[in-house]
Amino acid sequence: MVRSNAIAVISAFLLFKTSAAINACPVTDTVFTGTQGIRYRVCPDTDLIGDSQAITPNIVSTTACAQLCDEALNCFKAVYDTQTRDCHIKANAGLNWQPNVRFDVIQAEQINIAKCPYTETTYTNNGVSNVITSKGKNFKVCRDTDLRGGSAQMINGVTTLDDCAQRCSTIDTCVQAVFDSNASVCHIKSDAKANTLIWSTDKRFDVIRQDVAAAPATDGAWSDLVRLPVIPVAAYILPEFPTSSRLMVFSSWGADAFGGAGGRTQFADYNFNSGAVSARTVANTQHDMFCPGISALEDGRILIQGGSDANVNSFYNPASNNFTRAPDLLMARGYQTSVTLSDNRVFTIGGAYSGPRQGKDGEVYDPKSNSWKALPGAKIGPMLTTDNEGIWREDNHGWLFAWKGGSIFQAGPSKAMNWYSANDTGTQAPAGTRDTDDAMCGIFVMYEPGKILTAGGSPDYTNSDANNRAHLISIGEYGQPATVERAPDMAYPRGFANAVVLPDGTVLVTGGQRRSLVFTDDNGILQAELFNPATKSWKTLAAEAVPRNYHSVSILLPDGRVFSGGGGLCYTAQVGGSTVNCNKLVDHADGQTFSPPYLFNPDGSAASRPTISAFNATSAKVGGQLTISTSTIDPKFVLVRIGSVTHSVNSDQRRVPLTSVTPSGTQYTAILPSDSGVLIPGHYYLFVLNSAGVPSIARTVQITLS
Ligand SMILES: [Cu+2]
Repeated sequence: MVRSNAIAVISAFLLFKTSAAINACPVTDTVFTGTQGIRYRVCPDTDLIGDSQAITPNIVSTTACAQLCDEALNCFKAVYDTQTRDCHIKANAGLNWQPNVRFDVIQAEQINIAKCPYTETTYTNNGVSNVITSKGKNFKVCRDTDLRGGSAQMINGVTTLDDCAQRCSTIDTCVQAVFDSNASVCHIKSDAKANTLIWSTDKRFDVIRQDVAAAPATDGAWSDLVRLPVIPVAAYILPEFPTSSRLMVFSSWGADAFGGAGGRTQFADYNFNSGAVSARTVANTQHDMFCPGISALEDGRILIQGGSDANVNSFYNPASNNFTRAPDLLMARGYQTSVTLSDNRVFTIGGAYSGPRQGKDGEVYDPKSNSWKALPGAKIGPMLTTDNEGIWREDNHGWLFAWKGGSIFQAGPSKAMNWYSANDTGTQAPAGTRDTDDAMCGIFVMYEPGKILTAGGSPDYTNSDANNRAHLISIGEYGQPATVERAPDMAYPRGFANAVVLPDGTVLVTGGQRRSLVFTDDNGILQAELFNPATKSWKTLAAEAVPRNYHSVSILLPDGRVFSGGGGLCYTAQVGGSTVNCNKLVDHADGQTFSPPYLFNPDGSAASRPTISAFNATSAKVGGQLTISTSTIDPKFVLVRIGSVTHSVNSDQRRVPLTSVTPSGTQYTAILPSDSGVLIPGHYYLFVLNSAGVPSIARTVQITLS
């Protein structure tokens, strides 16, 4: 007691001597991992001023103090006094963090989780384990974790975990509860389908969850979180033979931060078969590739244009694993959309986010001449939205689809749709109206040639209610109005969502938020939705663990699963600036893979997949043929162009079913579409599907013009 008072006096004295309070470690901190796996961030030369719960003398080191904190169930913050060798277990509120070389601060860290990282226990009622409650509910307890998000009811004066579990078990609607050991409160959590509940580590809380059997055959299934060394703001799959195995992702000059033009980009390489992850800084092209346009060329090179370094273009060549500088854009751009055309040129338009604000008409890159050409006739004006932030946002993220004869169909996000072409000096022609409102950062995907699904988006880029409307758009020849059909609404409004066309022609929509608001998890939609064009219906699927909003991606893997990751990225005022003030809980350097329902039998076991027993081609010409051997009965053959994605834009992906197929025993000859506006050159996944719609592991095939 006496000691406590003495410390309080010292702290009060120091309060007047030290500088302003801090909310993040001003120097490099380290991580101490406790015996249960709880992580503590140790920030040297700082103090937490305020009450201590306990002070233990003669502690030899900061690490020993962290161990002491880990052993104490109610310790979330501790301070080690390097002079007196006292370890202060601090109170959990009313603390003031300040620089002070005499002390080291230890704080339990929160990280988002998809599975309980500790040994999960079954709710025990008076010591009886595996109890089935009177409601027939069984509960599991994951200690030291929290479900952040709305509570339907907060019951005060609950002092034990068992009491909280018991109360949840007697409330019909209680599926999840959180026990707050500090405040003695039992939180009955709100319905997870109507609220964003995010699970994270947090020593203060224990999560009680009804043990509900997973139903992957109906809902699909999410993997555990894959932790990545960068926030995957952009992603692409490397074309590899016979089958791709690597996802490349990148952020900005910082793995978790951006701001300014950094002249370099942080990449990560994730092998989704082996799980191996590596990091790479790309600086040789002097290109900060944050917020770019991305397109894959016929030869497999990825052209990454503009962004934070708004004039600069980089090629990534999968064959050499090298980056090289490409000719600069004629007009500096960021947030433009680019698309690979029927003749393997790359058309790009918009991008007022970086460089000049006005008049971001189209330009086109020709790999033959390795040069850009201005397209003054490809006018940006007709595809502008009306954003409350003005032109900066109005030409962003066009919904572009390459089509026949060097044409481009623009389906959104403006309510007006347009035809463009990259021929001569470029053209533009109206193509009708999609909707009554703009739909910035909605989803758009060509699920079969000429057939497009669009959904979601918000009228303004940010701070704007998203919509749940969906449209089916059919296109014909250049200049002809598109046919628009309103599809049933999604179950959830979604801004900043992502969409992937699956081999069976259904479209998986993940993430997004009810109200678009950049750099937040607010109102995030965790449930995936699947659109089936055959029945024109949506189905709500399993929930992912982490909101995937602004700066998130999703992309199809060759095994028919989908990677969904990213979201966030922290702004710092200068290139290379410190990220200590960033909220790591909304900056998602991770992802999850989703296994769609088609990968499961009704009992939840893995569905047996069709196999490709022989496929010796690595490339084929547009209009040529592929010979594929499979023992699958009544197989279907589908090409899906390997995608690239950033900011809800994946203009590379499209699905092309092969409809002209001749069987000869177990060998099939498929005639490819003869129009390169339908079958855009580049690398594709070749899937075989069985009659139940289960896809094979895809083989990679390059589609060439000649
Ligand atoms: Cu961005």
